[in-house]
Parts: sequence; structure tokens; C-alpha cells
Amino acid sequence: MRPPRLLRRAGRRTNIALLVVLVGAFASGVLAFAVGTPGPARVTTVAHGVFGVGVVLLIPWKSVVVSRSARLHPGSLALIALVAICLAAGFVQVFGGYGVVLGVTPIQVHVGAALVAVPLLTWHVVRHRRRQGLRRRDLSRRTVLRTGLLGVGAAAGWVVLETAGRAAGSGSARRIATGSHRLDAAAIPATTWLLDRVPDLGPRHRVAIAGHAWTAAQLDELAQAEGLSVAARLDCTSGWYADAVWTAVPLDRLLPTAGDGPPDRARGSIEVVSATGYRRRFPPAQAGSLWLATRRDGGLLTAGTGSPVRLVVPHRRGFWWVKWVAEVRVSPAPAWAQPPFPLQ
Ligand code: HEM
Ligand code: HEM
Ligand SMILES: Nc1nc2c(c(=O)[nH]1)N[C@H]1C(S)=C(S)[C@@H](COP(=O)(O)O)O[C@H]1N2
Ligand SMILES: [Mo]
Repeated sequence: MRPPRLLRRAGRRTNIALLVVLVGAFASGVLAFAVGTPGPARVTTVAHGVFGVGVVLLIPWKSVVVSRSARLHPGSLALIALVAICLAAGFVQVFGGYGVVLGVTPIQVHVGAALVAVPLLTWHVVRHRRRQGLRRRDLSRRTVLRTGLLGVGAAAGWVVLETAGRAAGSGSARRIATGSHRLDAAAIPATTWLLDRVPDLGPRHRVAIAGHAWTAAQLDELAQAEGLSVAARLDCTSGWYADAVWTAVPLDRLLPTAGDGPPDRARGSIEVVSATGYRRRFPPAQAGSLWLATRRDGGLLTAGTGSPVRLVVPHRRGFWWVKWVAEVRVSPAPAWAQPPFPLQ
């Protein structure tokens, strides 16, 4: 069957355009996980949505490319399935909201499918490499115009979806800049990043802060006595956020001041280490906004959510909020000397 006129030019440039939007979606997705401040987060998730819609818009053209193929490779069929799952889960996250079905959340399915798709797509592109490559003609005015049309179409498609989602009263209207949906603080799930486990910390647990051992009760008493607390939003990359008031002591109250410490303190980092080994580094200048918390909304923390002491870091995504804190140390290594995301 001959494809309709509009789709007849499907071919090499369709594949290149698809590669560009897929790489853009992947990169903006990873970035969306890293940013926590509203402005940049908004830009990132909107860009991500537009790239995602771009993938959807190319489906008719790519279908023509595929239909011309004499044989379908199993790896390519798996790729079709993965991209379909990724797209579906992305829309469920945006319009359906956060939820756990059969033990998984939409974002877990979304990112999981995207990660598995990466090696398959790489293989696909390598396998078909002889049919590809940019040519001089690709920079012609017509092609540039078509590329521009794809961009405009994707942006318009995103606006239509957003508008429809809002008009229909879907969850999309209430999500915040990072894309997360609201949960009641009392309903916060005990969340681990990847493979971390809730440790069994007995009453003898101590938090070593710059070499000095503190009991959780001492930290709690200090915070209560001085009325120290911080209102902060826990925004997890699994697609939810919750607002709460944390009874907590900021680290600049507990660490030696710059004058007392070794001279490299300003250049090094503050490393917060969990009893499980999970850890994150922060610039020393941020000590005042790193809070060691013992209570959430007045009640002691539960085992799953970091008891007896956890870190609270306003304006940073949840994976920075180290739970079950065992040690806070000033380290000569800079704050960027760590994987961008935890590995456990
Ligand atoms: C969503 C991602 C993609 C899917 C699901 C997909 C799927 C397919 C399928 C099913 C075929 C038919 C042949 C086969 O089974 O291998 C095919 C052909 C092909 N694909 Fe893809 N593809 C994707 C992305 C890409 C990208 C990013 C490129 C390169 C930049 C590419 C380049 C090609 C080429 C060159 C062919 C052969 C076309 C021909 O024989 O004329 N594909 N693709
Ligand atoms: C090829 C890979 C990917 C594609 C095609 C894709 C596509 C999409 C689509 C279509 C949406 C719905 C957008 C909307 O309706 O506004 C979405 C949402 C989302 N995706 Fe992806 N995505 C990909 C990879 C990733 C990765 C790797 C991450 C994170 C590491 C990620 C994180 C998110 C988040 C947080 C949302 C919700 C954003 C919002 O609420 O606006 N995505 N994605
Ligand atoms: N030790 C440790 N701390 C951790 C994690 C972890 O896996 N291990 N997960 C982080 C992530 S991804 C989030 S969103 C928050 C979740 O806190 P909650 O269990 O109170 O919801 O804790 C953070 N702190
Ligand atoms: Mo998280």
C-alpha cells in the first residue's frame, strides 16, 4: 500500500530526527531528576514533554520506514515495545498521578523502560549504520524548515495535551515544576533510591559529627530547647512530594566554624553518611541549610523514614535527604567528587 502523500518522504531523515528527539528526551529526563529549584525544573520538564511529544509525532513517518523493511528484527520489535511502554508510563505519571500498582510506580516503569531501551537503540543504530549519516543536502532550506515544523508541532502538541489535561481536571494541573504530585506528609512512603535497606539501629546508635558523638536524644533536645525547625518540601524523583515541618538542627550549629577548622574547609565538602553506607556530599557554604532532623510534624521519625536522625535539605530532591545518618564529616574532597545520583 502506498503511504499518503504527507508521509512519502519518510526515510533516512525520519530516523535522524527520531534519534535527535530520543536523545533529547533521555538527556532532559535525567536532568529533570537532578534539578530541584522551580524555575529550572519547569524549563527542564517542559522541554522533556516537548521531546516526548516529538517522539509521538514521528510515529506515522517511522511506521512507513518500518513497513518498507522486508524483515523485522526481534531487537527492533523489543525497542518498539519499550518505547511504547516508556511513553505510556510518562503520560500516566503526568495525567494519572502518582500511584503504586503491582509494586511499581509510573516513573519506575518509565525510567526503567528508557534505560533498557538505550542499549537496544544503540545496537539498532549500529546495525543499520550504512543507511544513515548526514548529507550536505540535509542542510537545505527545505529540511531546516521541516525540522522547524517538527519542533513547532511538538511544542503545539504539548500545549494541547496540557490544556486538555487541565480542562479534564486530571492530575496534571496540580503537579509542581518537577512534575511531582502531592502526598500528605503522614502518607509519605518509606522510600529508598535503588537497593538500600532499612537498617536496624538500636538505642546505642550515635551520630558522629566532625568527630563528636551525639545521641539522637541530645540532638532532639537541642532542637526542642531552641525551637529549631524547618518547613521543607520532600520531592522524590519517583513522582511525589510532601510538605512538612521538621524538628531539626542546622549543621552550621554543630560543625566547627571556618576559623577553627583546617584551612581547606571552604574548598572541601561536608559528607553525610548513612548507617547503610548511602552518602552525599555538599558544599561547606551550605551548612546552614543542611538540617539533622529527629521529628516530622512533631512526631518522631519512623524506622522506614530515617529514624532516629535524617538529613533535611530544603530545595534539593529527595535523594539528597540521607536517612539513618551515622556520620557527618568535613572532607577535603570537593562536593562534585561523587556520582551525580546515589548508587545504592
Ligand atoms: C523508537 C526507536 C526506533 C524503533 C522502535 C525503530 C524500529 C525500526 C524497525 C522495526 C525497523 C525495521 C527493520 C528492523 O527490524 O530493524 C527499523 C529500520 C530502520 N531503522 Fe529504526 N527504529 C528506531 C529508531 C531508529 C533510529 C534512531 C535510527 C537511526 C538514526 C534508526 C535507523 C533505522 C534504519 C536505517 C532502518 C532501516 C530502514 C531501511 O531499511 O530503509 N531507527 N527501525
Ligand atoms: C527516550 C526516553 C524518554 C521518553 C521518550 C520520555 C517521554 C516522556 C513523555 C512523553 C512524558 C509525558 C510528558 C508530558 O505529557 O508532559 C514524560 C514525562 C516524564 N519523564 Fe520521560 N521520557 C524519557 C526518558 C526519561 C528519563 C530517562 C527520565 C528520568 C531519569 C524521565 C523522567 C520523566 C519525568 C519526571 C516526567 C514527568 C514530567 C512532567 O510531569 O512534566 N523520562 N516522559
Ligand atoms: N540511607 C538512605 N537515605 C535515603 C534514601 C536511601 O535509599 N538510603 N533514599 C532517598 C530518597 S530517594 C528519598 S525520596 C528520601 C525518601 O524519604 P522517606 O522515606 O521519608 O519518604 O530519602 C532519601 N534518603
Ligand atoms: Mo526519591
